[in-house]
Amino acid sequence: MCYGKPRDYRGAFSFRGVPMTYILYGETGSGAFCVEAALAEAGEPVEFRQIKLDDNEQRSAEFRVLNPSGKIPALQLPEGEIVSETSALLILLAERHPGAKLLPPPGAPARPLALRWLAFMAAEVYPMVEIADYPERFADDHKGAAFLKRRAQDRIRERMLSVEAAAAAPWFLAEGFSALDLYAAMFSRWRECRIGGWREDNLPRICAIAAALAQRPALQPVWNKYFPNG
Ligand SMILES: N[C@@H](CCC(=O)N[C@@H](CS)C(=O)NCC(=O)O)C(=O)O
Repeated sequence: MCYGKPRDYRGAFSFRGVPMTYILYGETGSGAFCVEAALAEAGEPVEFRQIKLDDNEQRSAEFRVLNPSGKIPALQLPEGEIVSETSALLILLAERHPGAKLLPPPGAPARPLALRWLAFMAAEVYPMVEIADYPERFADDHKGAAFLKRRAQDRIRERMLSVEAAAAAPWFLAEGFSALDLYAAMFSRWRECRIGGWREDNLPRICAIAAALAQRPALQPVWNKYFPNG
């Protein structure tokens, strides 16, 4: 699906002369937030195509052609290639749009810390969300599923405490805003951290980051779309 290798992505045009932009497959209750927010910070237009999780559209044969793992978000690049995995997308968008300062560049002192916690959230937190949301995929019966759901919710909260402890203020990285803020704030908005005011009691720095994100001019519309209740 690659139409070529334009160096200036903003000026990319397909061979039919149709302007090509990013196409994001996602929905508001998903990790598509991080990707849309990163693109907003980069000032890049994006076409949003809704994949309804409630209707299991992410598992449809049609969508699996785009992303065989049957998960969102997935992003079609202006050149045509499809990329999935939220952390990979954040790294890729940081590379493609350095002006947005989504990640410290290679060689920067803050880079190791940024990659460490990006990978931690991708590998230790995000997989627990599937178990919490779809425990029946991992258990033989209802009782087993209910047990697993509780355990996964516990693990998410426990691991988000580690993220909280690693976060600086007012942004995750002492150097300033980055994609780490988007990723951490997103997990903190999801059900497992929200229940019973747990988030406010336990994740004060991430809550402050979320409040600051909601005020960033480029991000405001994206924030309100995904998290209308703050
Ligand atoms: N490893 C993927 C995980 C993505 C993921 O779990 N997405 C959720 C929505 S936030 C999803 O599509 N769930 C539907 C399903 O598992 O069927 C990533 O990092 O992007």
